Amino acid sequence: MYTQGLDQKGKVVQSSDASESADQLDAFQKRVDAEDKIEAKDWMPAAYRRTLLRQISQHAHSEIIGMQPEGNWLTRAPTLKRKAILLAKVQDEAGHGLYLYSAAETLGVSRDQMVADLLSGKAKYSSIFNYPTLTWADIGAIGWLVDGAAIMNQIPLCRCSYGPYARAMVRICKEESFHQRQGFDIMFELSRGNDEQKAMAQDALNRWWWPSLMMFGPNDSDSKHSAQSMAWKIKRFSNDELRQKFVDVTVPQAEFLGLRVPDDDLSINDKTGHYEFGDIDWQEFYDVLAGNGPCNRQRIEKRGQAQVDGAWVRDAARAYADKHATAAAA
Ligand code: BYC
Repeated sequence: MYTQGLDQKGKVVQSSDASESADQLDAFQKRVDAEDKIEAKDWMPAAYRRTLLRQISQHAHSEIIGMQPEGNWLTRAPTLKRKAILLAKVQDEAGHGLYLYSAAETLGVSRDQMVADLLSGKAKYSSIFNYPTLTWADIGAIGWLVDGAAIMNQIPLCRCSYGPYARAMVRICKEESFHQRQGFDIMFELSRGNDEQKAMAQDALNRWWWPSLMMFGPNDSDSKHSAQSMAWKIKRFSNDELRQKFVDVTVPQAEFLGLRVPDDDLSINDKTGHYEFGDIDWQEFYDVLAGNGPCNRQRIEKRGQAQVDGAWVRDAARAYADKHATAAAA
């Protein structure tokens, strides 16, 4: 049985699964501390495996569910060029989901199981994808803010101690950076457009700002996994550190666009050089996590239907693989 707690100094104290010896755990931590990459066949504590599986599968689900709010605008993009760009972005998200499912599978759980856990509500996906995309400006705001937040969170994951996850993140981050640029470009064009377009851009910022800050997860004092994940070098920065970096980078971009960040308490602290910002509505965050966001039901229903609709593809792929396996054996 694995348990963990914090000692008085906030250092992680870990007791292991019954079969794990103190020597094994020490040797593992030494490898992590030495910046060795842990690979799929290496020994690892069961709790490290569970933490990675939870985080990587949640990340994969987020990429796949994240296709829905943007896919909603594929047929309504304002120009052929915008449509082609959005199509490429949504296809990238599918690719990210697949690399991440593959990375998670190396930990010993099948993709079918991960999808079943998503559909049953056992596994989570990012809170951000439970909000609707009401106007074209939302596509700009998602790219600029949601992908911007994702990059801030994910660049450090390229140095994650688990090799397969770290390697998947390198390519994902390169693509995310194109995604962020395309979103900013949409916002740039709208914010220099007519009054209606400017209002549309402002409205999208108003609706996506706070949910984007929530993407980084609860405050450090309420983040149950952070201390252990940082000790294992799965996470390199805490939720609050990353959120602060995001605010510091993004507020000047909003100013450049001539848009107002919807936070009356936002101000720069001249001493620290960081922006101070208002309180996040954590009740809203936990409501969304509990399944009560504006689009939770719709997202899972659509994903479930896609799984049913795609069954014939998986059956065909299996039949083809079986045919070749039988031929090779003969
Ligand atoms: N949404 O102890 P904590 C993207 C959960 S989108 C839902 O701090 P941890 C994309 C957390 O799972 C982004 N749940 O956890 C962009 C835990 O619950 P459980 C996807 C959240 O893991 C554009 C509990 O709250 N990115 O890439 O140390 C288009 C306590 O939290 C959220 C990733 O997944 C949330 N926002 O830190 C398409 C990045 N935040 O599981 C796609 C990888 C927290 O104990 N993941 N929770 O029941 C991470 O970096 C970390 O898992 C998090 C949370 C920072 C998200």
